[in-house]
Amino acid sequence: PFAPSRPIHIVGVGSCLGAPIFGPASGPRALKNLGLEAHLRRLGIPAHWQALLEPSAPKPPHSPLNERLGTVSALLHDLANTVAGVCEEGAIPLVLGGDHAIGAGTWRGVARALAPRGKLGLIWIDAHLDAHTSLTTHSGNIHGMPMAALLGVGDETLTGLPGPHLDPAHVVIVGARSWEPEELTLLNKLGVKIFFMPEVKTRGLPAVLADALRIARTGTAGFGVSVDLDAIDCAKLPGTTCLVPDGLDPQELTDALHSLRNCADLAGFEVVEYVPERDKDGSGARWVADFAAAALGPTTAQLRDREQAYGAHNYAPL
Ligand code: EXY
Ligand code: MN
Ligand code: MN
Ligand code: MN
Repeated sequence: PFAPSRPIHIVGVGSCLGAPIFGPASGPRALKNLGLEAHLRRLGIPAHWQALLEPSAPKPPHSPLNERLGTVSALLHDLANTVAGVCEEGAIPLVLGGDHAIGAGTWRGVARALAPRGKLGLIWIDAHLDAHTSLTTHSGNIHGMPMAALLGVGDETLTGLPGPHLDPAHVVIVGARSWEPEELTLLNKLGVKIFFMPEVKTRGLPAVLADALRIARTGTAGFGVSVDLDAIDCAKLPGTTCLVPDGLDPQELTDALHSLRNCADLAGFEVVEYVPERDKDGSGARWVADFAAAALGPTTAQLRDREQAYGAHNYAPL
């Protein structure tokens, strides 16, 4: 009696290869054990846990950069293939990190699946710009590089995946408040739109997200959203790798992400940098679930149809 929601296939990526700490490697397994899949299904979201990818050889974060790049590269190929397969099945990948280096694989996989129909737009919600290369990085941390790699700039290990790079005209960053000069120079040269945190505070997240959606959706076949948990104010979400003050409010982000569920061209959703051992009260995991549910829940029309069929508080079981 009502249009079915598109299935959500969860792909966890238990990697800390891009981060300075081990913590994010255990993020997706923790979310799985906390029952994220069942939680989403109770909300009427047809989610199923498809895969938990792990690096072939988990390397200590401080091993040589070249070694880490090689291991990350293999993981990115695996991830991009998995995600492209999910998209080709007609499902939406929900990718859970792991550190943000995985973004360099997720969105190449989505872009590859979408390529016959057009380009992929991308909204990157992050305190950082993630636009270093192995030549400009100050820290040597690969999670500071995925944005550059997606745009085709940087080490071949990160840029050399099959499928198209992203078009900077359809890529937008929201919430930036911590970067190094080389990153800003690169993104300005390429023409990537950045909404810095002061503008988000002045205009409000809904207005900024509406602008970001126009950039990512106009002239593309679909778009994705990548949420780095450090976009949220670290006082309100300490369960993440990089603690950056003066960020987004998690409830305001949840509310704003509701606008995604009515976008039929939403091609993927990613949440990264969850660190369970820093999430002492479990609120970080609840926010991850809330962000996913807000973005991927039943559309307004589907909810109306269900209410007509079953009554407002008595939805059909999945
Ligand atoms: N720009 C800094 C660096 O390159 O080390 C910080 C990068 C943090 C990246 C986090 C995940 O978004
Ligand atoms: Mn599947
Ligand atoms: Mn990031
Ligand atoms: Mn970040």
